Amino acid sequence: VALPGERRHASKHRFFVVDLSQALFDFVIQLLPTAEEMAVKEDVRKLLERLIRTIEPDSRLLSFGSTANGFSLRNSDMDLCCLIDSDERLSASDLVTMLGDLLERETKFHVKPLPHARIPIVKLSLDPSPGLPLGIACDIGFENRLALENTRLLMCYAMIDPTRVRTLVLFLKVWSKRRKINSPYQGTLSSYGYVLLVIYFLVHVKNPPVLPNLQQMPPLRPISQEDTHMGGYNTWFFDDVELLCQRWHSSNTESVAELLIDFFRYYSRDFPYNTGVASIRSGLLKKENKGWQNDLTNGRYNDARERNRFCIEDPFETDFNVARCVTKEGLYRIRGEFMRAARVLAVRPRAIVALSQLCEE
Ligand code: 3AT
Ligand code: MG
Repeated sequence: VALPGERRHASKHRFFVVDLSQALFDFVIQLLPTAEEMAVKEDVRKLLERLIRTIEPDSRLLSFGSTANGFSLRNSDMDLCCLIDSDERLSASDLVTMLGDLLERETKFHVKPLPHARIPIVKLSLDPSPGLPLGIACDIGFENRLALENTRLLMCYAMIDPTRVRTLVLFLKVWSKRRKINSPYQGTLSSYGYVLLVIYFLVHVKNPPVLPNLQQMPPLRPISQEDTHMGGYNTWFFDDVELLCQRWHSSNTESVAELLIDFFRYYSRDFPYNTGVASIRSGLLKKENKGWQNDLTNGRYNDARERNRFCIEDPFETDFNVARCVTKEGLYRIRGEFMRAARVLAVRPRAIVALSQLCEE
């Protein structure tokens, strides 16, 4: 039998998580893009597609990243990928140069072609207008079919449990941006990396799991290697979400707030940063087994060590560490932020106070 003190404690905690869950929904909803913003972005995509077709008639311009996977915040950038359905095509760097010239001539975009980047892209931006009060930023890449597939995988995960998954992901995106730990160019983690951390946590850490492992579910009928592989990588996953939702239900009933509290606790205290690799396909792996050690002292490997401080396996490109840009200093800051967030929530302030403290800039 619980003592009166314990009962009071439990009921205070219950009140806190109910209140915080509601506050998280309300907070995230006001940050979603408006219908108008989505419409303007779709118009921009169509316009760009029309222009690209004057250079490559057999091309399609598709959205990926947050505009396509349901994890988009107001004014988030647009990630576009150009696919060319013909065998004779220009090289990506020639296309980038030609498209850059064309867009400069024909549109009001500020254009920056990067034909010699590791992945050649054209960067575009548009000044603010009534439909887009903060303007628009957009990257166009070429033939990045794996990015289209990982976008679809994340979208399927979001559809299985829209409320909990989207609220957690969107909140963590805002939080990581406001706390300035969402910048691969400055040694911290991309939004894509944070989304993978959330999925990993919901599939492999929570018990019972909140999400099934879509990449390990058996296909409904046998499929050929040709249909499951892309550029040597296995890109198969169970994507019939409607059917899945009829057959699979999570027995985890935790609220968004409980999951968020536990997320911060797990990544501030329990995740083995020095030896572990977070893999949404395979669960917790060892750096050692992937050749991603970070304890090599040989000078030749300094670079490898810097690249593998924090390891998150890409769902399809399994030899690719999504967190390879995270530096020693960056990881120190990220972990410090996880700890700070866990601390803020541990004292159970009023929900609105908690959110404003968490996201303080
Ligand atoms: P924002 O709303 O732009 O902050 P996002 O969800 O669009 O977030 P990113 O801009 O980080 O996420 O990434 C856009 C897409 O690009 C997501 C993924 O399909 C691809 N991508 C990004 N980083 C990587 C990476 N390191 N490895 C493989 N694919 C990546
Ligand atoms: Mg993006």
